[in-house]
Amino acid sequence: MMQATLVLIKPDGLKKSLTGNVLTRLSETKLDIVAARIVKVSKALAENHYIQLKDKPFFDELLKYLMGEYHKKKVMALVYYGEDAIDKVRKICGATNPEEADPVSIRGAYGRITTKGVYENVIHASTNEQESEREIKLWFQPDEIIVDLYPTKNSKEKIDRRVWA
Ligand code: 3AN
Repeated sequence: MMQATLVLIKPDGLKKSLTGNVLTRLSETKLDIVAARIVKVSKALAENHYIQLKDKPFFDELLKYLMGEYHKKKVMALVYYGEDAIDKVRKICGATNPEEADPVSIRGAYGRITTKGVYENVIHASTNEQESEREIKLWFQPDEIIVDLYPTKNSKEKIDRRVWA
């Protein structure tokens, strides 16, 4: 089944210069990268991204981590697209807990658990199709993705935004 999945190289990955390593590992999947951007993550975006974990005791620390308070204030967001993309990417990422992850997976090789108990596991990858659609729509606008993944509509709203001077 053709699927799209959201990948985030998180602030610890960028701080540790792991972008190249992570992209090289992900290229083993032979999936296509159909969108990419570097994002300075706002609190609202972090909260929205991890909304399903909002009742967890580590939620506030998790938000700070994704916003880059402990590393660099940036995240690299990508959309991978192709046959069984979600499982292929999750497999290379490894388990959520970096200490339990397969040592040759990205999280097993590069992740760690902080003294505050947060898993700094370098990469995020969507868990299922419902999550990938929700997450991709959160991080990307339709025109930032080079394939048509989901239905779109025309909007004539006037929005205040910064343009080149
Ligand atoms: P995954 O990223 O593998 O889908 P989620 O969505 O359950 O896992 O967790 C999101 C993030 O929250 C993880 N990547 C990790 O940084 C952090 N996290 C998850 N579970 C824990 C935990 N038990 N203790 C500390 N941090 C956690």
